[in-house]
Amino acid sequence: MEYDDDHPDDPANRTNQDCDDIDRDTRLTEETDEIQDKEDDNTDDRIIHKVNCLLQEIEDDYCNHDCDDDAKERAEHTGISSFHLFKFICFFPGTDPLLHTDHLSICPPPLLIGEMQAMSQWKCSVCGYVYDEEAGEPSTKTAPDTPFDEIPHEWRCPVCAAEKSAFSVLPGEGESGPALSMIWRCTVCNYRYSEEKGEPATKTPAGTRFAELADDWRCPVCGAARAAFVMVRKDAIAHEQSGMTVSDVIIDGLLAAGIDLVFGLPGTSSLGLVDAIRKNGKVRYIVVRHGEAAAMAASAYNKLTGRIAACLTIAGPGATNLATGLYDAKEDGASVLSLNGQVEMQYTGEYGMQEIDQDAFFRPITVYNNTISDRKMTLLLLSRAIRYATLRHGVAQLSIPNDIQKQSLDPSICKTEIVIGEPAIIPDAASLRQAKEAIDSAISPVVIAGFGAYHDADAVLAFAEAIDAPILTTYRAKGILPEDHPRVISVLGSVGSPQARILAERSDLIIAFGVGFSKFTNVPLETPIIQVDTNPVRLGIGKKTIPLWGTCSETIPLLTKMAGKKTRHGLADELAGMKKAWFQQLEKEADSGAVPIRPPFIMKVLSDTLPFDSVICLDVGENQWWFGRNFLMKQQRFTMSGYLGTMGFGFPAAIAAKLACPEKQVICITGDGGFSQAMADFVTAVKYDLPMVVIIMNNRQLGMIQVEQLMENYPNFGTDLHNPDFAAYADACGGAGFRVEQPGALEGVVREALSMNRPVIIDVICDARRIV
Ligand SMILES: Cc1ncc(C[n+]2csc(CCOP(=O)(O)OP(=O)(O)O)c2C)c(N)n1
Ligand SMILES: [Mg+2]
Repeated sequence: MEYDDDHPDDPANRTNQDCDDIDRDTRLTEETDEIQDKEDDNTDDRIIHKVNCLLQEIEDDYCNHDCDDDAKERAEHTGISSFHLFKFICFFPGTDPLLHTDHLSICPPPLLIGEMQAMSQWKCSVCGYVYDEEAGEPSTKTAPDTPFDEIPHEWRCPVCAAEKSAFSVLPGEGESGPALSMIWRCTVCNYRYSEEKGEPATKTPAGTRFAELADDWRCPVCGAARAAFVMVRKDAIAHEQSGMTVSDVIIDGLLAAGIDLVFGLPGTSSLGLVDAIRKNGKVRYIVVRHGEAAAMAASAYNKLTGRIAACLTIAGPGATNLATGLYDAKEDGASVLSLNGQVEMQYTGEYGMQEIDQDAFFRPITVYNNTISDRKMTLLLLSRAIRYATLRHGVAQLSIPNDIQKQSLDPSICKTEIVIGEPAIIPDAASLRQAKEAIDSAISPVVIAGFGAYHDADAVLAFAEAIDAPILTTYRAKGILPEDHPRVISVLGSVGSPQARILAERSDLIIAFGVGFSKFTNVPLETPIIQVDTNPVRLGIGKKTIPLWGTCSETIPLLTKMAGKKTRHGLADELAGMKKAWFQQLEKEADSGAVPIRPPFIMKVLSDTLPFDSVICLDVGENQWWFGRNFLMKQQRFTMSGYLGTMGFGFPAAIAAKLACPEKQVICITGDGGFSQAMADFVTAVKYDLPMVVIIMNNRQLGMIQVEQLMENYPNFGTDLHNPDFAAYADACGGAGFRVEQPGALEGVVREALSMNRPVIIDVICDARRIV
């Protein structure tokens, strides 16, 4: 699921390009505004040159972007499109069109200029483009004589893509009043002088240009001199009248994209965003005790549901605290949106309080990474962040400076993009044929289901039944099918059964559906492999691989249809024998009399007791090893920190799981080391009333490290843990706590905890040794 850094769609490049585009658009708006201010002056060569440069810049862009064929052809022949020339003429009524004789062959003749001034014209408040009703708009196929009101609602400004609502009618030639009335703001008291309305208190008639005011004219509110006034841009006025802030627009945008869950920790540089959540009222906002938990929870939420949750923290330490959780998401291909406050724009740079270079900090973690440095960019960058997170399965980060969060913003004049779902990918016919031939001639094929096939369990089973092959799974795909199914032979890898290893090693063809090929799964790479993956960069693992670039949901049924039906004599009996031997081994290990309690016994009790549809959140360590090997999944779902393997994942994941599936039982299986990294947030579960059962396998050791030291012939050192009384801690937090030391008590306590409907910790004192 990962993307190569060298991919041509490299987010860093795209992001910079996007910023360049927007900067360029902004400069164009500013330049054209400047030109409008000077419309009464004689146009001089310098301004004409400047406009020509800008038009050329747009033209280059225009020729390279999507536009209709006619417009492209025109642009190629002439070097400029007609609407740009319209714009030029509109802004420069006095400009000699012969300066552009090259363009005259395809543009309205100069005669039109006079007519255009008398026509109804509409100006885009974002980029300054003018739509002329009589001329129409060729690049959007808007016919001449089309009144603006009759243009379809979805029509966009052909220059900047602003919506129709961003346009306002320009006064006609015969009408009185200024052609382009402006508003001026007093920088002392904020009073606004409108050229259109004039100023009754100083007897300034409507239509009086600011430049025409007497030199001794004073601000009617504070008495400031004319020099204290600055011009207010039209789009700024539109923003201020909208009643929404940038933060409001972001939170609305999240909801519009289906994101209604935010984990975070507030502070100075995120106050605007937090207040927007409060005002909105439809987004669930979970305030955690440590920023890392916010990111871990958001990662787990996506791994469990496929939906995106957001994290929201402050600049600097808030942002850095997210790093491990976001890295977990990156490694496991989970989509997460990280919204981070940033210091006010003027404090950007070194030595600012809580200021860090967030763009640089997040770059290695993210598939999309940007800062909203201009409010007009808000929806474009937000929609783009969500697109990248969704389609490139990773973390998208947006920093929003404190001052920008609070600025007013009219969302209707923001550019935006729609967020599309994951496209289905079907492998090419030649590769499919090759795969079919390999399947048809295989004698002992084995199916390995990975996390990429997690939602295609039925298709995996149908395929394996059609070609009569056993199914092994990676650890992350454990439970894709019930583990007691006759065709499913457990996990392959270091937590798997010897039987799974035998089947994989003796196979003459491995069919791998969405498998990550980690070293823990240890797929035999000398064997021919049919590899199905949505990421072409990951295809081609092993020496004899038939790569199928496709989504499992599309590809597996195709393979099933293409492959001939097979029956392998004796296989069913052999698989039954293997399963029996493995289950007997697990039973034998689950010693019900051993004190301290043996981990395999805990797994047996949990296998027998946890509801068939519960959600299990795992931590990292021996607890995870025993779960992978000895717990037997029915239809439960589980999540863990797969590739990053970070301690402290299990508990925040349980918070996310309960929010995602409030109707299901949520169980966190963790170690005493892992839980103590996340335990501050037990109060979060209590505060938000998130019932769950936390089972701490308390071996008073960093158990897995103890094992690793032994395996590498190091003496045990630095692995002992001094623990608090976890049950008392649960009580103190407002939850419930149990301590279990006797194996006979475990099942009863688990059942009681499941029935309590509140956050519960079961502190199970257990044996740290792997093998007795
Ligand atoms: C953040 C982090 N630090 C260190 C490790 C290395 N590590 C892996 S397992 C483990 C021990 C975990 O101890 P505990 O939670 O008590 O689980 P146990 O192995 O005892 O079941 C450690 C330290 C890690 N995976 N993640
Ligand atoms: Mg431990």
